[in-house]
Order: sequence, then structure tokens, then C-alpha cells
Amino acid sequence: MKLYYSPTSPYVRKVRIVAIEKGLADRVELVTAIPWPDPTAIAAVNPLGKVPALVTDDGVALYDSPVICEYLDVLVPAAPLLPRSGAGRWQVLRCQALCDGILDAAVGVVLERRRPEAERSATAEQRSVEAIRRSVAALAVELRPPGSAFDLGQISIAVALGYLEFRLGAEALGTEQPAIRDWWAATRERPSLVATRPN
Ligand SMILES: N[C@@H](CCC(=O)N[C@@H](CS)C(=O)NCC(=O)O)C(=O)O
Repeated sequence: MKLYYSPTSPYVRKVRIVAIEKGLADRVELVTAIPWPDPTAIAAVNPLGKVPALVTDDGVALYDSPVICEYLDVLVPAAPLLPRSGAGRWQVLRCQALCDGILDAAVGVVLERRRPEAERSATAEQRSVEAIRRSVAALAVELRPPGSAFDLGQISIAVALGYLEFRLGAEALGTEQPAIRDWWAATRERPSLVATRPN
């Protein structure tokens, strides 16, 4: 399998963590396809021009990250990271959607701040920051005690917290609340997280 990736993309990181947790890392070849400023390379695989995209051993292109994560999870049926049915499935999918939404808002803030001064929108940035604050507060009910199964929901939380720390670390976004701070302190050194840490 080929994973089209950029080293700092949090969505790519989620996929790589899933591959490691499922024992598939050796079967995933990383192909660098940085979408900024020119998406031509990645657009040949994903018309949206975004990473991650996965090309399976059968030559099928898959995107986006939730689809790729589920594909990898099903490829190795033991110890599912996403329950195949039941209430647990919807809880994990909701948690992933919440965390991917935090990423979407945080990436939006980062891109907004990179624009030339005259093109920036303080309103758009503020709206994204508020969405991040509300969503981080909502993480409190999604956290499972450290040591519980590290399912796709918990993986998504780790990726979201890691990205906020990486890009917006000094800002008060709610990640300093004790439940989140303690969970992150107990989780951040997990080998799959260390192996995929952005730098
Ligand atoms: N919903 C997508 C989001 C992917 C995404 O936004 N990737 C960013 C990199 S962090 C990208 O490739 N952006 C290029 C662009 O928007 O042109 C997923 O979960 O895979």
C-alpha cells in the first residue's frame, strides 16, 4: 500500500497511528506529496488535492482519513479500533468527527494567519477559535481512562491535542483543564504517538 503524505498533516498522523496500532506499518509505503503550494502530485490520486490518500495493493485510491482508517482497521479484523456495529460504533465515529472538526478549525486558523495582512479575516479566525474552544470542552465526555482500549476515538483525541500543541500551543483553548491535561500527559508517550510526532 502507498500512503501519500505530508509530515506535519494531523490527518495523515491519524492514519499512521492506526497503521502502527494494527501492526500494518511495514506494509505502508510513505510517498511524500505536500499539497502546498502545488497540489498537482496529490491531485493525481485524490481529486480534492488533499493528503492523506491511500492506494491499496489492488490499486484502489482511498480518501479521506476516516475512510482510510476504517479500511486499515478492517484489513486486520482482530481487536477492532472501530466497533463494527452497536452503540460503541456511533460513539467512536462521533468522537472522530469532533476531533477532525477541531483539526479543520485549527488548520483554518493556521492558514488564516499565514495570509498577507490585508487578506486576513479576524472574524473568520475568531469563529474558528471559538469552535475549537467549544469542541475541546466537549472532549471531556469522550475521554476514556488512560490504559483503556486505544480505539479510533481516543486516537483522534490524541491527534487533535497533539496538533493544537504543535501549532497553537501557547493559546488558552481549554486543553489546560485537568481532565484533558492529565489524559494527555498519560497518553502522549505511547510508541505510536512518539513515532509519528510532527517536528
Ligand atoms: N477531511 C480530510 C482533511 C484532509 C486535509 O485537509 N488535509 C490537508 C493537510 S493537513 C490538505 O491536504 N490540504 C490541502 C488543501 O486544502 O489544498 C481528511 O480527514 O483526510
